[in-house]
Amino acid sequence: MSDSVVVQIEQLRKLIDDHNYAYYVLDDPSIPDAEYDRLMRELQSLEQQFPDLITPDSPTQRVGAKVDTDFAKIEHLVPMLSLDNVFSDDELSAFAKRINDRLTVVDKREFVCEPKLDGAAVSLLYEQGKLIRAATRGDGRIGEDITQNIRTIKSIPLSLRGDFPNRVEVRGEVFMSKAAFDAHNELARKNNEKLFANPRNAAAGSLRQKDPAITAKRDLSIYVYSLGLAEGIESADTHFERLQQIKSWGLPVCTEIKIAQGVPELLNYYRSILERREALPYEIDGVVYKVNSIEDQEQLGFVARAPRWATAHKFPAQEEITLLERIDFQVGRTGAITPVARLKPVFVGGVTVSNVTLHNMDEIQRLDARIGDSVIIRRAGDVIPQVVSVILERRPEDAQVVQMPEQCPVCGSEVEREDEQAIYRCSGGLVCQAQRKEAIKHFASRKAMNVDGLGDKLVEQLVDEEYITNVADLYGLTAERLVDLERMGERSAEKLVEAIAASKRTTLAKFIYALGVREVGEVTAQTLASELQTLEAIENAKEEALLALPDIGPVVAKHIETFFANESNRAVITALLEAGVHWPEVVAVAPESQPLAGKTIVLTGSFESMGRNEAKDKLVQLGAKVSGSVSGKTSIVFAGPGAGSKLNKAQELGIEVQDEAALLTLFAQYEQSV
Ligand code: 5U1
Repeated sequence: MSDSVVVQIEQLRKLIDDHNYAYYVLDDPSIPDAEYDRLMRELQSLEQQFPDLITPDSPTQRVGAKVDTDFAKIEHLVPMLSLDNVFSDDELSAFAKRINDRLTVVDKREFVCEPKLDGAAVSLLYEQGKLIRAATRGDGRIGEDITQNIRTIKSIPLSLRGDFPNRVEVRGEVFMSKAAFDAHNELARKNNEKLFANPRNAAAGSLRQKDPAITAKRDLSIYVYSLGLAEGIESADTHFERLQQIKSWGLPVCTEIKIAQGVPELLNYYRSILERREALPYEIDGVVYKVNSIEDQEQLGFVARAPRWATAHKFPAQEEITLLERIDFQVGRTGAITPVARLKPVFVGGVTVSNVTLHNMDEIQRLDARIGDSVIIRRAGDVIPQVVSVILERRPEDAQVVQMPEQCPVCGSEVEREDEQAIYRCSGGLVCQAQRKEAIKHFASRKAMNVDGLGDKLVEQLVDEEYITNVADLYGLTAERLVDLERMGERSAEKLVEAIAASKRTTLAKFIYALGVREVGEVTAQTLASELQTLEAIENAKEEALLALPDIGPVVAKHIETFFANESNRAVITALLEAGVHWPEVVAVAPESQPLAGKTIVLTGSFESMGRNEAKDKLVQLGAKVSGSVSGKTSIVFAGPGAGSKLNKAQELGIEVQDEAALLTLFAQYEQSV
């Protein structure tokens, strides 16, 4: 073995460690992933040729052998503390006052503010810079030895860098990012494996695997937040400086950490993190405030197992347990029957939740949900509430299995299931009052005929009171009749009739969309209008002709043909035309003369008024090419809140960047086309 191989191996390890440090600690990747993989492969190949040169701290040696025994118990060198909580501004002021009562009173004491990650607390022990032991928190005094699993986490250095102490124990939170959690669950769903209920369970569960090879696949991360013990180095004066030291040894420290002075600044931090909670790449359940001065921390000491110098300010819970009291079956516009869980009302994520959709029977089966079960409800940010899981241990003996009814709960028609798919449908069509109501709501909606003031409740009232039975009947309504409805004033009735009359002038695309043909959304309706140009041509198009149109597949083509072949649908269309619904003639536009022809547009961040897909469809209709990445060829970037690297790149390249308002102005300008 030549000296040069030893040097080459050392150089490769150093390079890989440097890249890990740049990626995980500095958050500034220095090489592309492919290049990193190449370096790893080169090192692996050399180590295979010269196995004597393999050392435990080599980056190739993260995954150790499976163990059959239980995790060994480890006594922490310094107990791992827990945190007290505050849940309100007043409780936070009381926390600050308790500190002032014990120390010299200061108006604006300095605190370090940190996000409180929702993961698993661990301690890592390094001796002479080498990771020698890692443990769970356990009861704070004794934890479990999870060294083999911790070694698989790529952001945890096996060797420290820089000017590290001889012996140092650090504490932090191991977590699974939201993206890793979603990816894991998606794969597990495909493979019919058990899903993780939340990223915290995912992190804790992954650290307790007997086979480190499984942990290695779990894409865990860590942020270190405190020092347990440090020998052979001068202690920093403040917690903030300690965190900088920890970072300089190559350990990842959260980038959201800030210094704040006095309670108002702590509250500002709390609110700003709460506002950005959904956009953060990891789950957090609050923030932590810590007195910055180590001298003050030492003077304050502890109560029971929590320090007096720190507290967690918790966010409102996003998950709560409640009772599944009943399941109702709702019938949608196309007859699809959706099971909806009726819950004992529960306050979660800042609102009271009493109904949650269960989507379909497959979902009920996946959850194994039964009436009478205790269920975990989650409501994160603005996301619609969902049933996360059932607490099987709490299942009462008389819990009832949920069954899809054989007859439609609204009209009594037979319920059908298509080709063993998850969706069941009422076969009643427009005989079913539920389907009729939904069809009218859809017809009147903003993106369809846009009947201002005709909301869902009013449609239900009109159908229930038998004012209308189909969409064409809307055009026969008069203000004189409408005023007889409950809660309908004269002025409102007149305004509604005016709005209905105004909706008569539309576009062919909107009219087709408004008819509610199955699987025909705005984009398909637009395609039909611009390709076939007249209602007559659309009505008479056969499946083969429809299949020749862009983005229309066999299922959609069949639905279109079936819809227009139906006598009663034809009769409603005739009645609508007789009532005066009309649109300007569609003029064919050559692709090159479309308004945004030749433009390459990138959408990034989130938009309030529409999803990114919807915006993309509209831009494509106007002739633009919509790309997923920014390059020199990009004409313009529309950026909403939460925009990140694409926005930065656009700014670097000097590409025009506009906001959502500009995008809406653009759409308004070409309204007839979209
Ligand atoms: N961010 C953060 N989380 N966390 C949890 N800091 C932090 N500090 C803790 C705990 C239990 O304890 C220290 C106060 C020692």
